[in-house]
Amino acid sequence: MTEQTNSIIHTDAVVVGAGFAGLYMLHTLRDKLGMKAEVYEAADDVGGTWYWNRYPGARCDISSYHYSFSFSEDIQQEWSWSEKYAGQAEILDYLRFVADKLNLRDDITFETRVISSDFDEQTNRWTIKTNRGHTVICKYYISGVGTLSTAAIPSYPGKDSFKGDVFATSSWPHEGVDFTGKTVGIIGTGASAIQAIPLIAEQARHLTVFQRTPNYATPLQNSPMDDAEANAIKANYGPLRKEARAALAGVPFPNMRESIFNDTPEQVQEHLEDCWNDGGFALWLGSYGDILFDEKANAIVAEFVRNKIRARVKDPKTAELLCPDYLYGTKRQPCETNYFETYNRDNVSLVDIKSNGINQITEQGLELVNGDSYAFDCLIYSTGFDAFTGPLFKLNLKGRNDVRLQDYWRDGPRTNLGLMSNGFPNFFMITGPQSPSVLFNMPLGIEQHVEWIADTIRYMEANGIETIEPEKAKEDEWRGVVEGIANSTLLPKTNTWYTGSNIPGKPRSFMVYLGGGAAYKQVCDDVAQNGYSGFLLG
Ligand code: N01
Repeated sequence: MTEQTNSIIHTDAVVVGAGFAGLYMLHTLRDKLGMKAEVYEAADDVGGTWYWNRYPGARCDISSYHYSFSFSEDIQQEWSWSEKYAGQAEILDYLRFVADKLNLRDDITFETRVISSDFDEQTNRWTIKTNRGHTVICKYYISGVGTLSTAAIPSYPGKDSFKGDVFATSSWPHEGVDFTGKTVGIIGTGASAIQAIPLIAEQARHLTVFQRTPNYATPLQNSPMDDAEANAIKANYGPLRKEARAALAGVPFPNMRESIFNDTPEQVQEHLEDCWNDGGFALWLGSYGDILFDEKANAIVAEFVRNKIRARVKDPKTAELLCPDYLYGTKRQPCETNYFETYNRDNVSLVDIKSNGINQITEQGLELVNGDSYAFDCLIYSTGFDAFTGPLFKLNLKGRNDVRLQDYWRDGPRTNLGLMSNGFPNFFMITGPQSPSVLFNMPLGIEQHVEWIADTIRYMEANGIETIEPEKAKEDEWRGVVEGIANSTLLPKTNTWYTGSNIPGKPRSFMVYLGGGAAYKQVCDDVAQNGYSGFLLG
C-alpha cells in the first residue's frame, strides 16, 4: 500500500493513464517488481482511447488477435474475440476484463487528471498534483497517456455560435446519439470519419461531409470469428506472436513481395487485387516492399485505389473529388466498410473545402469562403489530434532547473529511443514520440516499452541508482536516426500528424521510428546490456 502523510501521498511510481499502457505498467510494477504504484486516469473507467472514441463504427483496423496483450497466456486463452476486427465496445470490454482479472482497479484513481509534475533536484523525486487535490511524491514517473488523446478542434471564427448539437468523434457521448430525422454536418475525412460516415448516413435525414483531403481508404473485410477459428488461433498464439514481433509493423503480411517492378503489369494487378480482398492494411503494408520508397511504384498503387473508388461511386464528379492525389500510404491508410458507396445515397452530399475553405461557423451551420452556407441540426468534428506531444504537454512537466517540457521541445521532441528526455530524470514515456508507436502494433509495442522500463527500474534499484536520463548529445543522434530512416521513405513528403504539420505552429519533425519493432527492440536491449549507454546514471 502507498503511504499517505498530511494528505501527501508517497509512493514508488506514478503512472498516468489506464489504457493498454497504464494497465500493463501497473501490473508489472506492482505484481512483478513488488513496488507501490498509483495510476491516475481522467475517465471513470479503464480503456484509454477505447473509452473515449465511441463514435458509430469505431473499430480497430488491426485484427483482434494481434491487437491484444501477449504477456499472459491465461488472458490469451480466456478471452475470445467475436470478430476478425474488434469493435470499440468489445476492445473496451477486453480491457475491463484484463483490469478485473489482474485486480488493477484498486490502484487506479479515476476521474482525476494530473495538472502539474515537478522534479525536485534536492530529493530526486517527482511531485505530481491532480485536479482533485492529490499531491503525490514518487521516484519513477511513467506516462501512459497515449499518442492520440488530445483532440485538435479547429478554432474557426464563430465556433461557439452554432445553436445545434456539437459532437467530436474523439469524445463521443456514452449514451450514443440518435441522428434519426436530423440533418448532420461532419468536418474531416480521416480514419475516424471514414468509419463513422456510413453509419451516420444510414440514420440521418441528410449528411453533409466537408472534405479537405480525400483518402486512399481500402476495405476492412471484417467477418465474425467462429469457435473453430478462435480455437485455432488460441492453439497457435506462440508462433503468431513471434511472427508479429518480427514483422515491420507488428502484424505479419506473409504475401508481401519485394518490388512491384519484378512483376508484369498483369501480375501486379492480380496481386494488388488479392491484397485488396485480404483487407485491413494488406495493401498498404503487405503488398510490395518498394511502394513506400519509390514514387513510381507508389503511383501504380495510387492509381489502383483511385480506379476502385471510380468504380464504386456513381457520380463521376463526386468520385473524382474522393480520389486522393498525394503519395499513396504517406498518410495513415484508413480502412472502410461501405464508405464509398455511402456517396451514392440521396441523403449524403460531399463538399470540397480544399479549394473553398470554411470561413466561419454560424448559428445554423457554417459558411465557406465563397459565401456558400450550410445549415444542419448537428455538427461533428472529426478533425484529428495534437498527436504525440499534445498529451505529454498537458502533464505540465517541469524538470531540472524548472525547465518545462514544452520549452525543451520547442523545436520538436528531444528523446533517446522515444523513451526519455534529458533534464526529466526517471520520467518514462510509453510509446513516446520517436519510438515505433503508431506505426507498430500498439499493444505489442507497449509491452516492449513496459518491459524495458521495468528492467531499467530493476537495474536502478539493484545498483543503488537514483536517477536516469539520456545524454543530450544522444538525443540529437536519435533524432538523426529517426529522421534518417523516415527520409529514406516517402512518408515525410506529405503533411501529416506524423510530422506535426496538422497543428498550426507545431514544429515539423518526423515523430515515428520507422525501422520496425524488431530492430528497435534490439537497439533498446543493446543500450540496457551496455549498462545504459547513452544515458546518465546518477
Ligand atoms: O484524424 P485525422 P482521425 N479544416 O487527423 C481534417 C487513429 N485511428 O481521428 O487531411 C478542415 O486522420 C483533416 O483534413 P486534412 C489512426 O491512427 C485508429 O480520423 O488535414 N478539415 C482530416 O480529413 C488515425 O490515423 C483507428 O486535409 C480539417 C481529418 O480532419 C488517427 O487515429 C480508427 C481541419 C482529420 O483526420 C487519427 O484519425 C480511427 C481543418 N481545420 C482512427 N483540420 C483504429 O483502427 C483537420 N481536418 C485503431
